[in-house]
Amino acid sequence: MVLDDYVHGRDARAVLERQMRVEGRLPPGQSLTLKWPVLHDGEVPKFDPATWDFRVGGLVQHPLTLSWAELTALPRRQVTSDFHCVTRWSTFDNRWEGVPIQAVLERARPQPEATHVMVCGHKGEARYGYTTNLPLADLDRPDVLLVLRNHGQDLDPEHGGPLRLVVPHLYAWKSAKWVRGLILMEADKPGYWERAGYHMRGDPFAEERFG
Ligand SMILES: Nc1nc2c(c(=O)[nH]1)N[C@H]1C(S)=C(S)[C@@H](COP(=O)(O)O)O[C@H]1N2
Ligand SMILES: [Mo]
Repeated sequence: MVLDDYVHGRDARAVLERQMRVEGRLPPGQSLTLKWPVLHDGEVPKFDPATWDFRVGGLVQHPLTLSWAELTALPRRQVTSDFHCVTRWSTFDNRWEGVPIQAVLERARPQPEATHVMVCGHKGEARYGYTTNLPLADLDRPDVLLVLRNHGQDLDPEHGGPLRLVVPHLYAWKSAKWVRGLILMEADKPGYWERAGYHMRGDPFAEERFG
């Protein structure tokens, strides 16, 4: 801390928050948390690698069903990115490791008419019970990962382990935990929270909280 922070009684959290604001990384209406809150609807699902699969369907040239062994054999990438929840907390410099979504999209080959994607994940044991929609252009980016590890450790089940999506540039409800598939679509369609009034795109820097 610098002398000015000491004199004004600012704690480490407030100092880091101000730093992120100065760097233009704190979206409007957000505050920095040093914790990683757990937020989801439904129970944490059980994971069985023998029956788990990841499906890509809808408007693709090659529909995919990947087993756990096939998914985890795909190339991996590390990305450090920020995470913004619409309930107004943000975390910074999260170190993720996972399969780039582009590696999956390359294999499935979206048809030219595909403009939007429905991401499907668990709500409790219902494997497609949580859904969230986004434009294909927001998914098809090098920093979007199917995350297996965080800060060098297997992703905690309560944070979506063994596999979650992370879309760093949109609000965190787009980052489906326990993700199980993608449906490529020719039009936008609301997912779980979007049907309840959340924004169809959810850019935190534009404060696209509600539709
Ligand atoms: N399957 C599933 N994924 C989900 C949710 C959920 O309810 N179910 N909640 C979303 C919301 S609103 C947020 S803020 C983040 C929270 O992720 P975390 O618990 O790892 O912080 O997960 C997102 N992904
Ligand atoms: Mo959230």
